[in-house]
Amino acid sequence: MPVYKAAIFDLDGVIADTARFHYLAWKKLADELGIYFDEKINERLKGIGRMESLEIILEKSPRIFSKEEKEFLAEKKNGYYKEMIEKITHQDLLPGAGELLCTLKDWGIKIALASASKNAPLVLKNLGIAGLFDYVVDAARIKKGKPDPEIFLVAAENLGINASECVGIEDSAAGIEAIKRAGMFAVGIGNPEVLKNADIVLRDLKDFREILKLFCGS
Ligand code: B16
Ligand code: MG
Repeated sequence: MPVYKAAIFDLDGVIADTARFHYLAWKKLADELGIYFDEKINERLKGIGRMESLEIILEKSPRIFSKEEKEFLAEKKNGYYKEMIEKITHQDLLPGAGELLCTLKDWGIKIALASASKNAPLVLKNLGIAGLFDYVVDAARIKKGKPDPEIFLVAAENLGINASECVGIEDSAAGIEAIKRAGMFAVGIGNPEVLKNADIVLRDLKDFREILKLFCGS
C-alpha cells in the first residue's frame, strides 16, 4: 500500500456536525412551504450544492417554481443556516477531528478542504481551525459538484500532490464517489451501508488510528 502525502477533508459531517444545521434549515423552509421532507430525503442532499439540494426538496411539491423564486428560497435557507453557524465554536468540532488534524499537521502531511459549502471559510474560522489547512477550495469556483471529482482534483493540484497520493475523507455517498473518481483513497465516516464504495469506513473520528496508518505505512 502506498504511503499517502495529503489528506483532503470534507467539512459538513466530518469535521463538524454542520450537516445537522443544513438539515434543520432545509426542514424549516420545507415546513413553511408545506412540502414533506425527512432525514431519508436529507441523505441525498449531503455533499451536493445548495441549488441542487433545493431541486430535490421541490420534487415533492406539485407547484412549479420560477428561477427567481428558487433563488429566493435558496437564499432564505442560507439565512437560516447562517444564523445557526454564527454561534458555533471550537466545542462544535466532531470528536477526534481536531486531534486528527493536529496530528497530521505535526507529521508534515498536507491538508486541504474540499467542501461544497460556500460557508466553509466562516465555519473553519468559527471552529478555530482555519490555520491548519494548506489549501481550502473555493466552492463558488467549482463547475461540477460531487459526485464529480473536480473539487478533490482542484485540492490535490493546489497542494502540489498527485491524486494517487491523496486520501479523501467524506461522510456522503456523493463525496465518496467523487474521491474514487479522482483516483484517491476514500475514507468514509458514518454508515457503512451508505458509504459502501469507500476503501475503509469508520463510524466517526474518535479512533483515527486506521487513518494515521495510511500516512506512515504501518
Ligand atoms: P452551502 P460538504 C455540503 O458541504 C453539504 O454537505 C451540503 O448539504 C450543502 O448543501 C452544501 O455543502 C452547500 O452548502 O449552502 O453552505 O453552500 O459536505 O461538502 O462539506
Ligand atoms: Mg459532508
